[in-house]
Amino acid sequence: MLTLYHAPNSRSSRILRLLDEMDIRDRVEVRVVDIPRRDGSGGADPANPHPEGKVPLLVHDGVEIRESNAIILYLTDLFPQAGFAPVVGDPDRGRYLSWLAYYGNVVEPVLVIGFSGLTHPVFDVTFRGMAEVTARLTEALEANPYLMGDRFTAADLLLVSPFNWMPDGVPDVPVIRDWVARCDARESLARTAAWDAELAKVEA
Ligand SMILES: N[C@@H](CCC(=O)N[C@@H](CS)C(=O)NCC(=O)O)C(=O)O
Repeated sequence: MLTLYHAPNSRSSRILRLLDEMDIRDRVEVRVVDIPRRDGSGGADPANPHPEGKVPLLVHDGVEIRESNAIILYLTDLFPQAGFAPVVGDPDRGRYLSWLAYYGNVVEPVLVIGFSGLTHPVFDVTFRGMAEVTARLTEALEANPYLMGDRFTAADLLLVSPFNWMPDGVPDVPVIRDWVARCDARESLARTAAWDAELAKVEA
């Protein structure tokens, strides 16, 4: 049994979008939990088994899978027939893993550090910065319409997700702006927003 612990309009919304894109909404039970929000609302939810009270958390037959990129990899591997990511043995597999890891190891820290207005040489040495993130996205998107090639994959879904919360953070580079617009135009984004709005009513 698969259970997703989810808080509407949060980082776990990208996992809802994944379920929608992969057409596996009926394979995963979604349990809405509360989290502390930046506006002071919400709070820790004892019903959330995540050790730090965060979302998303996926539980598969009692095993907890934390972190968005791990959950995305887990689900795309578990349901390869969805064709939403390269499986083991596919020559594109390494590029796929690289994008998922790069997101968690570099992109999110760089965005959060930038959003916080912090600077420090150690950050630059460890993560590089927004200029390098922009360069990596630009070189991929100059070659292809999506990060992995001609098709929207789970790599796009993850990498584009922060730009849905922070549209002002989209690098001002035409190929990146066009990619964000292409990803946003997919029906899954609107469908997920509607699904999330319904779930938020359950939470209220
Ligand atoms: N690196 C984690 C981040 C998860 C995370 O920070 N989620 C936020 C929601 S946007 C959360 O659960 N916050 C609640 C809290 O900090 O207690 C991932 O990508 O899954």
